Amino acid sequence: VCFIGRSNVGKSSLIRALFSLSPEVEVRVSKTPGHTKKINFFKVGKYFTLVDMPGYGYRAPQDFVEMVEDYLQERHNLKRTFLLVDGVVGLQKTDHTAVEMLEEFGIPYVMVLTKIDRASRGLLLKNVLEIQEFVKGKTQGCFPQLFLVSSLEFSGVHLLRCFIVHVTGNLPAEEAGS
Ligand SMILES: Nc1nc2c(ncn2[C@@H]2O[C@H](COP(=O)(O)OP(=O)(O)OP(=O)(O)O)[C@@H](O)[C@H]2O)c(=O)[nH]1
Ligand SMILES: [Mg+2]
Repeated sequence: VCFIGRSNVGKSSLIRALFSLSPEVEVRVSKTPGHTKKINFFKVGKYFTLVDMPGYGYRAPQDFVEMVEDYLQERHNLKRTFLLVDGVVGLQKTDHTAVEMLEEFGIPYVMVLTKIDRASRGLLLKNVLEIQEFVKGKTQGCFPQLFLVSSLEFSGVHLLRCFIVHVTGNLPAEEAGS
């Protein structure tokens, strides 16, 4: 599974939060947008790999388009792509471009709203409803359920972890409750 989104949206932080039970896994995050320059792979034993991508938009690496588009088009064992959207600012123009790319390539993806600890309840609701409307009306390949997370407070992280284990074929949904 891989994680894409605008620079600074919290991709690396989310991967770090997902690995919170394995603190020896080092995932580098930064306040400065454009921090992740290369595609980074984090293996979960022999089961699956989490792939951290450089961000698009502000301070994106020059070779972003070739690097990321080639990866997305050619990685046939990619089970799901997570498109991260900032919970404070909501869907931006560059996110629409990313959605167009995923739709064009026919890649199944899931939207994740990040940094929900930083958004007021009203703002969060506005951004959730906006995304829901967008997903319903304008997308084909997007999973209908939006995931809300805070990598700082770990909200939503456990459910997303279960979902990832599930989409990679390591957790049947009917056993999820046991
Ligand atoms: N409050 C809050 N801050 C967050 C959260 N997730 C990330 N941040 C902060 O946002 C900044 C960017 O986080 P990164 O995880 O490096 O973002 P990224 O998407 O990997 O950025 P690039 O690698 O530059 O594309 C850092 O200062 C993080 O501490 C969150 O859930 N809550
Ligand atoms: Mg990063």
